[in-house]
Amino acid sequence: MATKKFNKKEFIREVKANVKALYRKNLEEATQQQLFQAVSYAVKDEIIENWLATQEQYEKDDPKYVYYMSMEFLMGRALGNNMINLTIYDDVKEALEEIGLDINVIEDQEPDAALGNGGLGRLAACFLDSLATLGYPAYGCGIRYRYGMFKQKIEDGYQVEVPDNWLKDGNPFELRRPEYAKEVKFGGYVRVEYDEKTGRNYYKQEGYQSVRAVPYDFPIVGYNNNIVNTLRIWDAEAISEFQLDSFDKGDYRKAVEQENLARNIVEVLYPNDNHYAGKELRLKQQYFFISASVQEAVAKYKKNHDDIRKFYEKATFQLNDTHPTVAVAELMRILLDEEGLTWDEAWEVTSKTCAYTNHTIMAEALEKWPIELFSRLLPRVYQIIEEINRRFVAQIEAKYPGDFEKVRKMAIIFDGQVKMAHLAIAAGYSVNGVAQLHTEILKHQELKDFYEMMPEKFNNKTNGITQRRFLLHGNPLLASWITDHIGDEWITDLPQLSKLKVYVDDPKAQQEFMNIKYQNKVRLAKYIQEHNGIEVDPRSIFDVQVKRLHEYKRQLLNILHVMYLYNQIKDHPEMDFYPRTFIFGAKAAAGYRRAKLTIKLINSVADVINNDASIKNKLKVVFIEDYRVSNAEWIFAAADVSEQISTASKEASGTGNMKFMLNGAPTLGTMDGANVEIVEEVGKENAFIFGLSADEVINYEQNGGYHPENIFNSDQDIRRVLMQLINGEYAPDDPERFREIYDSLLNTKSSDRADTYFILADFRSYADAQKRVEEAYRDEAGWAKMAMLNTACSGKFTSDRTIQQYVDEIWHLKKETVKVK
Ligand code: GL9
Repeated sequence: MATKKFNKKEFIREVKANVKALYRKNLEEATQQQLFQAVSYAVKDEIIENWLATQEQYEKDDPKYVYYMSMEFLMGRALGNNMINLTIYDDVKEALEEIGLDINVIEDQEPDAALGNGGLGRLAACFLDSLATLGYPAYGCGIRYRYGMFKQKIEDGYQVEVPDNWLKDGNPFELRRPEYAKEVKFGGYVRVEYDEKTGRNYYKQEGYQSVRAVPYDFPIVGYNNNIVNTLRIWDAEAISEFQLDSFDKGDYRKAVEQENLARNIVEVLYPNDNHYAGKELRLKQQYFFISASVQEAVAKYKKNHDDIRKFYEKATFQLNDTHPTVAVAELMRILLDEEGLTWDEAWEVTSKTCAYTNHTIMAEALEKWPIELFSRLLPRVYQIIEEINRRFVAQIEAKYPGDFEKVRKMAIIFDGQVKMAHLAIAAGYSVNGVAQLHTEILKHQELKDFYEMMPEKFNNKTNGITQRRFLLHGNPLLASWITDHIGDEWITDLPQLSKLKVYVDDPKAQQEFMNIKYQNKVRLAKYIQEHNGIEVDPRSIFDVQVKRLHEYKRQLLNILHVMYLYNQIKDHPEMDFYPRTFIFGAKAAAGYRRAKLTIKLINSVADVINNDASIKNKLKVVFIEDYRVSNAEWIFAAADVSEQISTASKEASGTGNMKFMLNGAPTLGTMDGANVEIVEEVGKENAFIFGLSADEVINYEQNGGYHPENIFNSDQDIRRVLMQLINGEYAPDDPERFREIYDSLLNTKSSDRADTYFILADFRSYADAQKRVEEAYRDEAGWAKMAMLNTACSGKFTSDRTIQQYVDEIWHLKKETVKVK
């Protein structure tokens, strides 16, 4: 299975030729960005043969494909990852050295492909990596946003959003495929025609506007196996080749409107995490990429098969959250209106093709479209959903006669809204959650009625991450140390890491392990110095919380605790305190006021503490600007403590938690999401667990009885910290600045229950857990052992395991092998 051998001379020659051909320059004259482009094209050349060979092999074997349908693919940088998976990283590094280039500098020129918000989008990217590495035929289907996730600048402590023009210098790895362009239609009306011959009604959309969907293909390189799958993302172009309906010819206004539609539709990623905005353009984006992807999947099937009723034998659609759920109705439309199947035939195909993953129980994330909007934009698709709903409601009524409550709670269309989750569950053959606890909450709380009616559909697939990016590429020192000790099979078989357990008590191994951690902390300290201008001490504890800014993730709890520690140190300067660096990184949705104010609070606290010489550098607070996949790789590698402190029951899984664990950082967290399973693997003595349980939180939410003001009144330390939010301690120029945060914890004005996310309830036990962290860290050998055990026990959390479970239990794909000629 070995890959074709790397030819250094040839590679160098190609880099030089690329610089000439692309920029009419010699190596010495080229900018670093131009060199990055030239190197990338040379690496792409290495990929192309395998890409061709893979697609040829698939063509021959006619396998079943999974279509991973997702609004988001948070890919990060491609160059480093591609070199890693081609197993030519060290070769290229050497080749570049020979011509005086630094591979790190070259890699650093690449803009992140940030076509996603956070966990959900990054999960999709990890899944593609695992699918290719395990040899499963797969397409990622998504949108080629012109602007990805915004870049974050911090000005005067506030977040400022800057457009992410990631394509401006050209994108070396993508391939435009105009031959696969599709037409996607919006609006207009549906004309019904009765055909005497067949005795059927035929439905035709008329008076619509359309756009041309043009796919761009990205290679997804499997690790050391010659397999290259495809991420296919769609760009929108104005219709020109497609003729306007003949009676529309010369309709200038329509031509302009269609041009605008094409321009707007793929312009920008919605920067919301766990939140549904309900914008018309968002629904257009969804239908745009789904219609194009489903059309393409059907066309591909029909090239080699004539019985469309067996479509599901060769294709399965995994819907990444409800965002792509319109696929259900679009597949029905194509089967009914274009393939001429009966309703029952079409339904059988559709319900054996579609499967749905739920990623959150946050109520504000549920997609519900107003009927008016939905039917105006997608008139034929809406008709089909009405019919799906009519039949589904009939089923509910048959199962629960006279129970109108069930219909009210479960119908797909109700109260003037189309409920996308209900559509996905009714139509799909599988519904999965993303961690054990999350799936249990779905079954017994959020989706209880659906679980009771169709328990066989429900299953769990605990999330995972790819060790190729988050250890092999992101932490090369640790990766090679591990390989020296247990061989390199962990790269494709992560549970092998458990072989490290024999070293956890070995002083030499402990020292080497912690020395690598130290070097990674030095690397991060340099990054922080360069990008934030803050000096941090790599000998201090690096306590890290990086993830999207969201109230339920409770960055606020973290920073309030920092304020509390600062008070302690000021009051008791003689107190023994192990130096700590609290590191934050987080983007807030552009319209999420309270989240943005929390960023300002973190930076304000940082300003005061970092500039207070009297505390002798015992405490530092750093907010890393523009947290993203590329700097995340460095941050995980350098972390001592992993902050996973969401309100129990709210974080469906989390995946950052797994990346920290893999890199040897113990979890400081609540029993939420996949933290539960992390503790199960590593043992609770190797984590720092605190706070309310999910059951306790849910109980308070349902039955009341939580009174944060009692805690405020009875706990002096907490009261003092909260008062500092409104006495100008961290906002001397405007003491009212953080009033909103104070109010959110103690009610008064806000309409929600006070302290929605139980920050005061968990504060004391969090502070205690933090105290335990400090004590544990003082014991050097003990800490080294705990850190190593975290790495050694992280095998379960590879996305290779997750994907294998999807394959075995949902998709039923066959492994392919590809030989290179
Ligand atoms: C999320 C959950 O909040 C995470 O807990 C989970 O790990 C990921 C992946 O399953 O999905 N759901 C969700 O809406 N987001 C998640 O991260 N947010 C986005 O990234 C949009």
